[in-house]
Amino acid sequence: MLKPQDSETRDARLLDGIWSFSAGPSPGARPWTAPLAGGRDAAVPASYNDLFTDDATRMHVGWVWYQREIRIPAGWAGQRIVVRVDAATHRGRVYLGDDLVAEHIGGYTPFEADITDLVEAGGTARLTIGVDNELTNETIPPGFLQEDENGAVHQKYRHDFFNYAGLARHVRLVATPKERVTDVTIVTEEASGSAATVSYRVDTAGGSAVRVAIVDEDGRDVAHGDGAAGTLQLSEPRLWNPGEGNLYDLRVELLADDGELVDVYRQPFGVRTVEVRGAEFLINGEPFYFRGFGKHEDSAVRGKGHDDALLVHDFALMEWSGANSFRTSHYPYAEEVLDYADKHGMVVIDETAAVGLNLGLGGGVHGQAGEPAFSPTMFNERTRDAHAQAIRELVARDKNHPSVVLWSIANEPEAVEPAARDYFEPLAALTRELDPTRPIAYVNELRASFHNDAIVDLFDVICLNRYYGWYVDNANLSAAETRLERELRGWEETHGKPIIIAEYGADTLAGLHSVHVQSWTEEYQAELLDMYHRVFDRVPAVVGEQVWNFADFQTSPGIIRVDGNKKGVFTRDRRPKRAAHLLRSRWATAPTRN
Ligand code: BDP
Repeated sequence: MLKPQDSETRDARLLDGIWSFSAGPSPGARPWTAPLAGGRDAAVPASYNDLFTDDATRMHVGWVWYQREIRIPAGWAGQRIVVRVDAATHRGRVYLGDDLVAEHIGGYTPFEADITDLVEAGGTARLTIGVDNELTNETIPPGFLQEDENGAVHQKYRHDFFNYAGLARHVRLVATPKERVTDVTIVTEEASGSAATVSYRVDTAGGSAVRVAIVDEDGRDVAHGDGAAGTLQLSEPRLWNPGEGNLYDLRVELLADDGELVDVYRQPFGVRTVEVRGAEFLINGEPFYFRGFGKHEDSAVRGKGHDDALLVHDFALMEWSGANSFRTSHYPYAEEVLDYADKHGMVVIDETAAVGLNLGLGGGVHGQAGEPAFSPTMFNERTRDAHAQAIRELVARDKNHPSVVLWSIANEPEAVEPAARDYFEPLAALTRELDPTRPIAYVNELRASFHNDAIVDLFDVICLNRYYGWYVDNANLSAAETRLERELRGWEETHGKPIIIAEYGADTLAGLHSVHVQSWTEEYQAELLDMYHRVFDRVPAVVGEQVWNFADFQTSPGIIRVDGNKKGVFTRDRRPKRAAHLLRSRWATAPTRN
């Protein structure tokens, strides 16, 4: 799915702003057929949960409705017109007037509704978007409903971040020609200092001829081609590298028989290769060491609402700390985030929303699994179908981003049960089939170790979340150090693949200090990270360290969380804890690559 853009032939208008909003009516009440009864104002983009003061809305389970009038520009006659929703978490339905025009399941990938035949250029229409936040054992991520003593129903889930929902990303009204470019796929190969091969494929609607050109950052055409697929040579390419966001555009033009320009789309791309060789992770043939964070899309008031100011600030803080990478834990982030990563040379591990496929964990804490996770009555074939669709949509959306170097298809699934293998084998194969150019991984939790992990051999990189010194050996860093090193050496010897520590960290209350070894203090967080770094530096197969988490973030309420998870190196309002300075002194002086 192409990201909407303006071009000589295309127009994209943001529908951001204040929409009428109502939580509650079921689809049976057909709330889209009239102005929303009792509608109040809600901001788009933003999660709706923290906009208001009432708990009924914050903790709402089920459908909510957003509504507004749209006006179709007079100049759009004859164009194909769609409403493009960047994300509706977790299920969306789009209605134009009384008509259902699109439905989509999966809360973090875009979809569009074709309204061409329902609107008139210059006219207005009522646009209603229903969003359902319910999670079941057959959704990605999974969850379940629980009824309390009073018969009230609550949404429960096994992932450790608040179930923010609504329209948290842009909604756009988009016009394109009816004959148009529908998809562009770009793969760069054999990149070297002096030449690169750029293979492309253009999908179209209509029979127009395809002409392409590579345009450099100075706006010069540096290579040309004809046809819907082909290979272009680029001499002296400026490679996309960690810390160097060199980008090109593939300008795709559709031409009518008489040579008239039918459509133009510019697809940004970078020239780079990615490869796993032995226990090394190579970008452009050179070993790369990941330094950075697991993140969340999370901030006060907006919840998961995309915000360009926050995006710029988060990247500024990551650059300040010397980070060269981050993981989109635990779901695909807004497309603007990846565009920005491309432009800033930030390396990304791109993750699906498959988090919580594990009955033995709750919010990172180990519990007792009474029943198997992968079974016909729990995470089953329909869960796997939803998971496969999430992978398809992630790869389709993000395949052209040079910043994305690794697909993570799940976070901390149950990986010891033999049934986990039946579940993951086809998904790993699907990911490779969809994108043969990038390595793949799943992110492992402690209970599946190098001797009993039943799925790790399906993947190229070993991503480990480890909490020695926190959930295990709390306040005993010397025991934690021994265990950590023993385990990492076990992985190194048994599997011989690159290891990225995708999470390590400690909950820390900003402003709490002690001269003693005291968990929750700023000193303890810094000492714990320091201990991990000593171990990483002793184990050659470790090719990356991503601290959990970049910033404090909101979770569901509970006895192990104090207004959310406090493992941030920055507070939720992005002030540094002591550990941020420690990371800066380790990372900011290191070369961007190693
Ligand atoms: C890991 C999860 C992460 C949690 C973290 C924690 O991957 O989402 O927030 O633990 O407990 O298990 O802080």
